[in-house]
Amino acid sequence: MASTDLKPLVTNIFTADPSAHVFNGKLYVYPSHDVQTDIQDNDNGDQYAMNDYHVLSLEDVGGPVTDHGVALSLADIPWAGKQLWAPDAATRDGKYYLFFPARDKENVFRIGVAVSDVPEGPFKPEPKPIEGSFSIDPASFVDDDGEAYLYFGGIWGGQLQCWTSGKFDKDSYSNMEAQSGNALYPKVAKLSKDMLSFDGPVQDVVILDKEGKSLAASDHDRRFFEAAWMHKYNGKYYFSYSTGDTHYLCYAVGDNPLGPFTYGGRILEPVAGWTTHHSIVEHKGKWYLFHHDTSLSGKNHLRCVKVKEIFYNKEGEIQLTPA
Ligand code: FUB
Repeated sequence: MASTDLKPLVTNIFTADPSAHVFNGKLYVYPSHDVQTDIQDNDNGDQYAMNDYHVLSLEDVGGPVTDHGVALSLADIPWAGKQLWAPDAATRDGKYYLFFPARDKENVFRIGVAVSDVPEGPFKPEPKPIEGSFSIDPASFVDDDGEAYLYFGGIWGGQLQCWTSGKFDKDSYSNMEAQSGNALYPKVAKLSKDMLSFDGPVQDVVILDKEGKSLAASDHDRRFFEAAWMHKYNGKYYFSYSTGDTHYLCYAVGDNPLGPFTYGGRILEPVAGWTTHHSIVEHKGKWYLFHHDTSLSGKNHLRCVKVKEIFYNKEGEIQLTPA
């Protein structure tokens, strides 16, 4: 079924950037909560002015969806100034962790973490962002051996291009991204046992083409823009992401959660609306793509989350989904 024919998961609120996980046998979705604003669309993403998070849950795809209400509010995060963008969640040792980006009081995107005893929250935020974190779109991944990783990054309004020297350079913002040379890589860091800090350096998530060459900055159909996601299928690591201004969801495959990854192809063609963002999860023996579009509102900043089944071929390639 094409994405345009799918029904939104919920219609009582606008939702986007769905990070789906199975916790205790049940599907939990951690989306952004889009809100009305008078701010005009711009390349900075100022129109995405979100103030809180809700958690959704469902026993089965296609069945009823519960909106658990506000799980975390901007007003309760001491360090954050605005823009609660795409979150993700993880569990370890009976606790649940919500990872989220926000601009701090100096307008720099950082990544925070909030903790709960239950998957639906509410979550209690740590007083400061994760030390060494920057940019947007955190995606957590706990491997079968118990090691946990946080992938993150996003160019343009997500500010990844401002960190190429290792320090925040606001002047890099005006360029948005390099016009030549290699594309900027997304980032990954191992998480500490308590899931509250990085345990090791922030590293590049290296994405290569099938010839082993880095993707070029000019290759907007394939280069990383934002919306990192990691899942494991048949022992391989699938790093997937959005190409931003060309509006594709793509994936790359590796043998190790830290990469390198080889570009594999597209997962989803452009949907209605500027952004595209997703997660991939297995539930009850089927694989699902959670994603969003703007079919409920017709406005870029008022999106709705949808879900559809996806399929792999014998070679482990994800089959392209029509928009
Ligand atoms: O929802 C705000 C931003 O839009 C997200 O962080 C990006 O991935 C894009 O979907």
